Amino acid sequence: MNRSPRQPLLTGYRNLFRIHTIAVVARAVSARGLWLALVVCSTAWAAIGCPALRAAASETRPNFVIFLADDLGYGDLGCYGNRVIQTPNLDRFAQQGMRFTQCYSASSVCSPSRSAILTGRTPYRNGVFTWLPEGDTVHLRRSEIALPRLLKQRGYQTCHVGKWHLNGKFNSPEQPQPNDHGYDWWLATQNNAAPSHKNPENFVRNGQPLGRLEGFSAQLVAQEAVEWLERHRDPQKPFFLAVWTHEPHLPIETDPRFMQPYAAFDDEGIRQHHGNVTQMDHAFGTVIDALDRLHLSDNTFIMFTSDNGPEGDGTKGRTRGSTGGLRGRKRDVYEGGIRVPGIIRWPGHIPPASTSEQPIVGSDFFTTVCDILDIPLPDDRTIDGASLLPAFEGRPIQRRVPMYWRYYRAPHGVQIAMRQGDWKIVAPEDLSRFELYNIARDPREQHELSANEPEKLAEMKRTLLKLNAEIEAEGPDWWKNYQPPRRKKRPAKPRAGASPRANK
Ligand SMILES: [Ca+2]
Repeated sequence: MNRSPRQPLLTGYRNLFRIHTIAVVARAVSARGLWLALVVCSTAWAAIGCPALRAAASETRPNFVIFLADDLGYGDLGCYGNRVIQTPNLDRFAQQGMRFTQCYSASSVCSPSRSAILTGRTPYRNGVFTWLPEGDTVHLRRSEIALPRLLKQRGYQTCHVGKWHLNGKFNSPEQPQPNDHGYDWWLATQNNAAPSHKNPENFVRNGQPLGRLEGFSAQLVAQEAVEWLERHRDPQKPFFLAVWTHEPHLPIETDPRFMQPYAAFDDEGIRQHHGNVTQMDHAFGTVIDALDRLHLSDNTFIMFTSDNGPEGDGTKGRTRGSTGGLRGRKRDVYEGGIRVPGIIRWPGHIPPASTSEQPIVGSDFFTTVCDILDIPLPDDRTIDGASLLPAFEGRPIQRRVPMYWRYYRAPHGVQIAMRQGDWKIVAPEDLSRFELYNIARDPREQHELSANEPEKLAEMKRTLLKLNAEIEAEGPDWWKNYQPPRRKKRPAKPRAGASPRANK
């Protein structure tokens, strides 16, 4: 343990707890003078920080886990108001940490959101501006500073399990792979589990294709995370673990045991989709249980979130995710495409069962981890993410760069959005017209205010035009004249010689 973490200033709830404890003692001795003296001392102690506590805490740097669901909507969890879908593990987790009511993915589609989590940079800046079909030339470049690489350089062990989706040429020397971005150990797919979540055939572990695996994707991924925690990592070192499930992205296939709670629905699509979210929740619980069993939970920062809003229109097939009433869905730059669940647990630093209404975004994860560990942010490039440490203490987040979204194939004639404070501006890619919403008052974006708020519109427009130009200038121009590769036909049968699960 060669560096000490930055401990957040003593949190408000800790101070309350301390003052309460002192009050109990003071009352017990029934000495009014002593009580007042102790309160004064306690306040001074809180103001200067507690050297003893910091020294004790600094002996162990925290571990970090980022658990990412795929296409999980804002309204898909019990703790976000869903009354049908069962997510007991995440509901319990929310009771142990902070639930963010305005958490955003950095994009309305998969790959860009993931790129922002690892780099702290908005996708058009880091180059991963769109979701990446197999064979795409777009990828997360070596020149990006990915969080696992940064942490590995500081003595962390690093592991990725689940969907990767940060290159088109997966497991090929032509593009960087998870290990090139700093992962010691990885089990991943390029994009979706194929042919479905059941018995997937396309997982690769540390460069070795595994062939057909028996089981369901989320459980296979969680089991790999557990095995890595138990058997492969060095318990003397802190770790960074990314668990990125395929669930509930298509092609959905759900273990019948997780569909059981929805047996009353005649529609198999609903049983499959809702069960798939429960399948993901179960995998989340598996990882949490392992951290508890290994006595790692107290010193582990865990963030749960999703990479974008729900697929489809929500009424047919297996795309039955919910935006919780927000406008738009996956691919949209309206709230339903980008606002997602976001829950963070960090015992001793985040008050249990707390809620924050501050807007946060996936790229904040990078900056927060750097802030906790006192790692200076790279100064040769723009980092869009903000540190969330103030939010944990109920103070305002200091956001230097407004939140920005862009997806060139977003529907409804608008592809760009920016949020600053309570306000959001939405525009087509040619920036020829603008919509303005007050998200705090109108989260469903029902009241377009550009005509009513000309001054705010002008201010937001100025900021957006400047930010958009900066981002376009800083990132690679892969988005110009982009042509996605033609989709390859997937072979109907597993490749010959595919390894069975037993060789895993
Ligand atoms: Ca996704």
